[in-house]
Amino acid sequence: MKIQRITYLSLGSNQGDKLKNLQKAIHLIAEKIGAIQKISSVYKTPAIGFKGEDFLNICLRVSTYLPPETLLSNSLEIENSLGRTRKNTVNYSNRTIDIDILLFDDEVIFSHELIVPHPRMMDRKFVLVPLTEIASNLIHPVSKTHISECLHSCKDSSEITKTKETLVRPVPLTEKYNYIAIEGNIGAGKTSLAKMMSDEFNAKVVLERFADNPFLPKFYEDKERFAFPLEMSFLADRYQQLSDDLAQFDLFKNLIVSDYYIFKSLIFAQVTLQKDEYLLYRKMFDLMYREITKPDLYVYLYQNTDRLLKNIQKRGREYEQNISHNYLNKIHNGYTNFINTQQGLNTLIIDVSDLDFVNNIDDYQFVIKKINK
Ligand code: PH2
Ligand code: MG
Ligand code: MG
Repeated sequence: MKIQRITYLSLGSNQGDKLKNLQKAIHLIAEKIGAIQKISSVYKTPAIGFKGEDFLNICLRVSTYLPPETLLSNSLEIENSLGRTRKNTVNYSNRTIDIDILLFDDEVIFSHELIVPHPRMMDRKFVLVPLTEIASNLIHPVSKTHISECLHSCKDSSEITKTKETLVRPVPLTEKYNYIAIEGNIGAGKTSLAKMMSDEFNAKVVLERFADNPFLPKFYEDKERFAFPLEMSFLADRYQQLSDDLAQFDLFKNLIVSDYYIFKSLIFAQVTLQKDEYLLYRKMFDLMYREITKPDLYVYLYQNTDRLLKNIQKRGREYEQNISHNYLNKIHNGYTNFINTQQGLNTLIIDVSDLDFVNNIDDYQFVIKKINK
């Protein structure tokens, strides 16, 4: 399990549209650093240490899974992408955005690149005033005093004014959803995405146990003979897994991501079963479906059939190698039909035909952004 840390950041801008710069930085921090838990008010502050326009300053409380070095490099990247240019001088200069790491849990870091707690934070009211607003009871790991006391004993006499400006806090995905089901045709990348999301958001992942199903290889050999036991055993397994995993879990505290949704069973059964078999199957399915927790979000990864076939070939499961174009199209139509007839299910179709979210971080973030919309 990854460790989640709490970091406090100080942001400042004294160039261009200062408020917009802060807001853009907030969105990028949410994307590339971690969930933003708190944002202070926006303060107007005179430039300290150099002559320049007034600043707008804020502090943020952010939870992150990044180690400090990556937190620092990502912050610098965000500064650069917002047009920050650094002059080759030791003196301060105007900036569209400055992001400083104030605190990182209660760690004390002394490396070549990074010193935490920020060495000058105690001398700066433009840091301590917004920080006190969101973390007055926090204890500074070096001085061992509350942040509010640090402010109290700060000798900076500059005039800090709270403005009426407001900033939008991007609501993190983990606050929006408790249970997300990822769906898609065979080879669409469901399992990869579910695993990547579980990794990023420290979510519990529920993965289909297809490998344990003894009927699956037989089915691809002789579809008519083995379709019914195959579909029944998938249904029983999925029902058992979902009811166990979703019941044990505190759905109100943690995110669950699954790489399937129970309805998949019916979609495949419609394609593979004979009519009378399907009717019997349907009775069992309806009984079980009633009991199953529905996801807050149902994501369908759409991938064109040619690429599905390529992915299937690439992952190389022997029994899947004879899957036809036609079979995949039928499954896709089954999903489309399902999605079009489900009312009350929060569905999202993402076209991943031109994306490679497994190997390309920008593509992955594009998908996450869609999910978080
Ligand atoms: N940042 C500095 C130097 N001076 N003054 C204000 N008011 N606000 C800042 O964010 C600031 C500063 C170095 O980063
Ligand atoms: Mg600074
Ligand atoms: Mg800086």
